[in-house]
Amino acid sequence: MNQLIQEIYDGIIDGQAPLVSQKVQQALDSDVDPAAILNQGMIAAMAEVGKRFEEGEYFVPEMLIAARAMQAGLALLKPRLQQTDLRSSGKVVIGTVKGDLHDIGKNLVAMMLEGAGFEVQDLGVDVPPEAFVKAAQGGAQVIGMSALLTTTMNNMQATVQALQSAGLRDQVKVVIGGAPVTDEFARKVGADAYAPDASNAVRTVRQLIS
Ligand code: B1M
Repeated sequence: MNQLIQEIYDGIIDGQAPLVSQKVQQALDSDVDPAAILNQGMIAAMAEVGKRFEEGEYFVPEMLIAARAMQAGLALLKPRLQQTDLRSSGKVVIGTVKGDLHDIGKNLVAMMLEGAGFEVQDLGVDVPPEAFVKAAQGGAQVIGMSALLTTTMNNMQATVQALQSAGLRDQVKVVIGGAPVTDEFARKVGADAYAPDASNAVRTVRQLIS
């Protein structure tokens, strides 16, 4: 692994936000591939943080400072991850479902969608079904939901049902994602599509809108 990517990886695991910013900037200045910084450095580090949490080595505060370090790096990576050559008309409403406060993956998806030319309305975290419905009434073509907890992923189904009850289900496409979500789960809850990561989310939204 590239030395700078290794340092970014270690910096996130140790929750060193200033160091991560410095190393990401250094990597970008040295022409290291932004996708490699993101995937091999940052996303891989968060997976390791999750593993340490599962094994009882890390607790919530360690997860939180690792997340802050990741966000600091992402802010610098953002302009380089966004492709500006593709402009497509379409509005996407995105949010993390009710009860769930994880937003790094959702932010990444929103960032990549914006970079691909979509208008993105980000509802934030802990978004109840009614808020998705209200936003859909505002003219979105796609509703994107993220969930990181097995206990909150069922709120995706609740949102699909709320869209149905509001008579909006035929007007909007629904795409879902997040670590515990699968293609099978997407079909089960009545979503139109599942995307495993941010670049797939962009591709999927483009297909759904066309
Ligand atoms: Co939490 N947490 N957490 N956490 N946390 C997980 C998810 C967990 C797997 C850790 C573990 O046990 N290994 C576990 C869930 C277990 C489960 O449900 N089975 C867990 C737990 C248990 C909890 C708490 C309950 C802990 C507690 O309080 N006891 C608590 C819940 C709080 C709540 O939400 N109500 C909690 C809290 C937190 C923090 C606040 C400390 C922090 C979040 C900070 C933040 O987001 N601002 C946090 C973190 C950082 C994690 C881990 C370590 C990392 C998540 C992350 O950011 N990954 C996570 C472990 C893990 O995932 N391995 C964990 C990086 C990110 C880029 O990936 O979000 O998966 P991800 O997004 C991916 C794809 O999933 C996809 O694209 C992205 C990549 O390109 N994607 C989409 C995501 N959304 C999409 C939407 C789409 C399409 C694709 O379309 C719309």
